[in-house]
Amino acid sequence: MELKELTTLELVNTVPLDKPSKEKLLAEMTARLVSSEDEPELQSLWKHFREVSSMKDIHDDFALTKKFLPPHVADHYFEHLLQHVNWHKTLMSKENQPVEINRKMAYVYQQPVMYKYANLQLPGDTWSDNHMQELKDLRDYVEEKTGYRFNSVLLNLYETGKDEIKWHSDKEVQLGEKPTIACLNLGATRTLHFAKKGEKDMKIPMVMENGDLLIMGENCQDNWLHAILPERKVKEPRISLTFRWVYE
Ligand SMILES: O=C(O)CCC(=O)C(=O)O
Repeated sequence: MELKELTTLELVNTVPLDKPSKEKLLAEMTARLVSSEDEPELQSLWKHFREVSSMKDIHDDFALTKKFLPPHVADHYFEHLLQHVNWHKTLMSKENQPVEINRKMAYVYQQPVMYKYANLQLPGDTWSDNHMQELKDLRDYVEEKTGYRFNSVLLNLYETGKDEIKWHSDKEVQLGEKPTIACLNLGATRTLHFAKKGEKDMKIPMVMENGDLLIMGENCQDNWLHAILPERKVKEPRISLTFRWVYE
């Protein structure tokens, strides 16, 4: 089996260790997979771990595909979206008061709607609006490669490492009961942190590089909180595209 086919979680899910040790191992594995993908030592570790499989409960919650988009394609989309998306720094509360958020957001759907996010209103654009065709092509590509359907995308722009999204799970009513969400990372590397609900020691740092795609599976929002925490050393912008199916 080729090392590049494996995800960090696949590696760690199969290790019979207590939770704090698993957490430490995950952090190490994430760092090592990112820094050297074809390290022979890691390959033999993987083979060993495969033989002692356990922890099935978290196995289906995430699937990370490194370099889902090759770097030059990811760079192209990053520049295009940075320039052409209708980014919002201020959202409106239910009482019609402006609320400044600690990143920028945008929403694209099949018709003009307000996306309800944490009790705030985010105005949406449509797939047919100017310059959104490329985003639609990207959505189609993600659908084709993953086998999931997505009628909308929520975009986040983190201009520097100071920008963040606080701990939450995506439980908005319009996402339905068990949403599958595909999260594509463009631009700067940031860590998407996961914390298992009800198990304070179970934390997973998922390092997301330019072009990486993370599928949050159907139980992910029930089982985990996630966050992008501030990383002061990061000076470059990052865009995340979170493709979703939204019910009317
Ligand atoms: O930027 C990310 O990777 C995470 C975005 C996120 O948590 C969300 O849109 O709910």
